[in-house]
Amino acid sequence: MKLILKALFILIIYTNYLQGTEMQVVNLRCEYKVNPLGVDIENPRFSWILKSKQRGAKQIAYQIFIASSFEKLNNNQADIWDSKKVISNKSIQIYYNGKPLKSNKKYFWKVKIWDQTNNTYMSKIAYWTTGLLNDSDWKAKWIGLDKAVGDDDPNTPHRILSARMLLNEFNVDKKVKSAIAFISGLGLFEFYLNGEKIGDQVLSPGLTEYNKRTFYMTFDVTNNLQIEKNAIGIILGNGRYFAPRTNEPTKTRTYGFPKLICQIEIEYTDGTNDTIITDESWKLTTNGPIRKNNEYDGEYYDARRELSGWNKINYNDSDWMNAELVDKPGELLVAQPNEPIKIMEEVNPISVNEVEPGKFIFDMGQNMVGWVELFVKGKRGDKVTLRFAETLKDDGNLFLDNIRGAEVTDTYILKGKGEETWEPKFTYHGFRFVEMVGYPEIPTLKSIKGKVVYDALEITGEFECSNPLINQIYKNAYWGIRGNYRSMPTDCTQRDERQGWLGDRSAECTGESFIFDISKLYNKWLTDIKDAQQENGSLPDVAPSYWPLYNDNTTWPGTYLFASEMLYNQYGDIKTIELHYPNMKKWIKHMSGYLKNGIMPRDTYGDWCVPPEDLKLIHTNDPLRTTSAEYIGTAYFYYELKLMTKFAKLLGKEKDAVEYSKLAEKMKTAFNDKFLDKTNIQYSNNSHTVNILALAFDLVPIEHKEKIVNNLLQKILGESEVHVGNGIVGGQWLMRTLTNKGHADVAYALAAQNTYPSWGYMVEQGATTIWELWNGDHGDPGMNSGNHVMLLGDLIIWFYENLAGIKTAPDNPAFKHIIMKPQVLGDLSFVKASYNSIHGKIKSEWKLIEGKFIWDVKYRLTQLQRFIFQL
Ligand code: RAM
Repeated sequence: MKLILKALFILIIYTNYLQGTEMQVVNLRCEYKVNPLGVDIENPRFSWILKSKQRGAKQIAYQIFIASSFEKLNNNQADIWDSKKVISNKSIQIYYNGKPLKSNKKYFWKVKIWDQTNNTYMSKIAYWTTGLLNDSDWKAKWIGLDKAVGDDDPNTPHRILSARMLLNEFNVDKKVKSAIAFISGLGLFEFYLNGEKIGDQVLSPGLTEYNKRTFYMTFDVTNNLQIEKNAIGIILGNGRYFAPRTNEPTKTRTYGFPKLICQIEIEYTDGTNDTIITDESWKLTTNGPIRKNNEYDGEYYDARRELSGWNKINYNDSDWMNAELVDKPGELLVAQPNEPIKIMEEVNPISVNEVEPGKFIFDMGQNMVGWVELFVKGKRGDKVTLRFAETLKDDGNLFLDNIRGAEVTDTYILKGKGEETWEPKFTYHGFRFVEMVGYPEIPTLKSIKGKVVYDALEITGEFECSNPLINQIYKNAYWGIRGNYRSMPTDCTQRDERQGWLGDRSAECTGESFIFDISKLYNKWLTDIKDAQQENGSLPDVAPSYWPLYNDNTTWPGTYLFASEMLYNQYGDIKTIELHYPNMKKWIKHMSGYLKNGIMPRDTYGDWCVPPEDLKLIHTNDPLRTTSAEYIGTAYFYYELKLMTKFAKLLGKEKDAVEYSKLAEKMKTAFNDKFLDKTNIQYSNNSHTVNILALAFDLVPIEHKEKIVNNLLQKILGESEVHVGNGIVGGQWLMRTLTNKGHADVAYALAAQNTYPSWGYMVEQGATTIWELWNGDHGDPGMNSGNHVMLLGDLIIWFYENLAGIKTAPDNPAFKHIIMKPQVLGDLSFVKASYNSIHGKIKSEWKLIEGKFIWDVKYRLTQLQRFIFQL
């Protein structure tokens, strides 16, 4: 095979320089740009993007104005905050520093910019509203029903519970100026006013460490109120609050029965106010159509039991019971800081097949996450069941072994009134195939429609190249990443697990950040991790800690540090590091207690999921493929101390920095004393990951670097014949380490590989997402998901940073300075990528034509810049 590095091109862009004739300030973004409603942090931060047609235009100063009304701001009366002119080229993550903000108020802001010639430009006006900032703002009470009734059976392993429905009426007798609803319904809620569903979010609110923190959501319902009587209706599902399991497949935390708090603040045009609250006067029933709802097992919906008109006025609720006052779920009730989950795309099936009489299998053409909407006509009492799987058995039936104990069954019983359509509210599935039984007629491709459901994140990156296999790998990664967003990054989407495993996301999350704006999602997840920290400093392997696993290793909890660094590098978010620093410090201290002469012996999962010697295995038994616990523990903890040194320096904590750096140096010496065979110049058992970690973390003495690089090349190119030999720990650093050591050609050969084990092999086997196991087609179904992102490691980072050459300068993060250094590799004839950074959109598109390297680059410029190099 031909492995030649053809050329190297570097462009370093200092991004304050713009091109064009006129500067514009656009994309104003207060911290919560997705939903400006109900912001409850007291210090929002502000960012904007500059656009200009003028060559060389540059911001040299800014001034932020905040006012309590649009009119005031329009007249330049910044009664809330006037930052005054600040000489700075900073345009992101600027913290609020004005008067204390008040609850449930609308604030208006704008920013003025000075350019290098002292011309000024003013942005348009944007706004945000504050939530209920203090406990005392909440007049509403938590209500619900803390017991099982009717056919509820919460003590079985499948935890059967009907959805709780709650309602109330209230009067509005004056003209409404504004009405804002603040609601939390646990585990999940749907909110209706006068018969209409409010908002397009689903599976909300976001998941949290409930005994510490619960999210409320905010809705502007000004236009949903009617004069005189109004009806509120709310349905509560179980979600993870009333956990889908308690003991299987492992001990799972459950928090109680579903509960609700709702407060609507109404302001009338005459200046008076009203507050509508949940209390004992609300009515509740468990007799509605959702008989069972469980995230793993599915939803059971009996349309014959629909309570027609229940969420509209004048409903006869005489057979409903009074809601009970219940305990609040946890310490804090705060506004959801991350994007809500929504239906983001619809997918039509590509085929339907009758595998047995009356049993139909639909192929959605894509392993997707969400559910299907059902379109059906039949007799009252006809029962349609839908089951979901990622793959099929040879006989065409669903392959359900890898779904483990999840029943993944949605049931719909017809009311028998013409065309009926239905989709579940409180469950989701990971599937490509849908089995349908009991459909009254012969179903067609129009009988179901797939709904792709995940956090409503902005897509920020696009990537394409001349190699179709790599394009498909990228597409699989895209589907896998988005399908695993569920207000936390989950490990899998289909079996009885779906947990926020930390280790899967360590460096990998930087790759995600190119494709999606994950700044708020990961910020929220770091709070989950912090909330789950134990008193002694121990961090969990899973957050929120629904599976309460505290194993004190360095790889999984280490994501607390890695993800924080990602937020800093990619989004310039230093506030998050500052906020979490004390907790990180506590963890480092706790873990340091395990150190023995500079060696960290703690590890739990090893280099999880290396390609095993026997295709049927999940984990290898071959001592040469594994990497020892002490080796991983020590290498990782060393690197984590380096990260802590960096964070301490960023925060101006010089004393800490010195301390961490000293301990790191001590560990480096201990590491080399213990693991480096100085005769053969080889680390430990010389596994792929042993070499990757030593190089990636810069643990190798300079004189041995070349030999260790050769050891790694020998493993990859020699022993493994141009294949990966690492699990998820080594995989986080693989592609960049090869590239940084001058072997981008080898990295490319791995990316373009299509035989086992490789990402391309998954594609060749028909995968449309990324597998949990390199041998996902043969491995034991006991742990073998078809939609897991962890094996991506640093592949997506490498696509953007190294193939396309879009990388932030580490000392000037968030793409303020960009290092553009694309690699021309193997048979690639073009790469096209763009990334919408917080500082603006970056494009890098290169192609080889007739011996020329033609490179189009754009960074907030009005036109592409073209560079042509003769090869
Ligand atoms: C399994 C999954 C998950 C991983 C843990 C250790 O549950 O593979 O992704 O993080 O194990």
